[in-house]
Amino acid sequence: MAQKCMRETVSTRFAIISGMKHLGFSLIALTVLLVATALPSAAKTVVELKDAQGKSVGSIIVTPKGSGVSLKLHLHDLPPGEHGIHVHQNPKCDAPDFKSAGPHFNPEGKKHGLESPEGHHAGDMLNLTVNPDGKADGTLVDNDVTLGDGSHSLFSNGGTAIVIHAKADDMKTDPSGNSGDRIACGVITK
Ligand SMILES: [Cu+2]
Ligand SMILES: [Zn+2]
Repeated sequence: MAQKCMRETVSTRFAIISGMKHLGFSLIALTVLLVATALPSAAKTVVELKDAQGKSVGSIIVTPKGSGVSLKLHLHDLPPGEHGIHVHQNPKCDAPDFKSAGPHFNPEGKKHGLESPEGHHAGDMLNLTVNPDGKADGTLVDNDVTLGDGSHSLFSNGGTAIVIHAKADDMKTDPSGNSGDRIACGVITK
């Protein structure tokens, strides 16, 4: 009886130790898998933009920066001058008016404009400057959106869109800064 009991204890202990080894290996494998799958999507997102005629006007590369994102512009064939540019709430860019993109991305229910005392939308950014040759190669930042999870993610609700407008954003008039027609659009999805 005593012997049987001892044997059971030993074999139970062995089972626990070998189980722990398996668990340790599984955790390492799981970590490697998670890092490998998480990195490419977190590193950057390329947004292709088209004008009202469906012609490409280039791309914007979105990367994490601090608690927000940076947007590197590689744009062409746009009207020279200052243009409003925002993140809009729907991942839909139906030409020619791009109304399908919906209003500005606004997870906190605020008013429009970086200079508004009741603002601003998470999707609000400074104006984009297009050079006389129709190109724009600057960088914009948006400190209120992320490429991660949660309500401020550019991927929330299936994605968002970047919209460029005909006129400059005055940074205070609700709901879109008097920036006029939507002249180019690109969806942001995973
Ligand atoms: Cu807009
Ligand atoms: Zn806005």
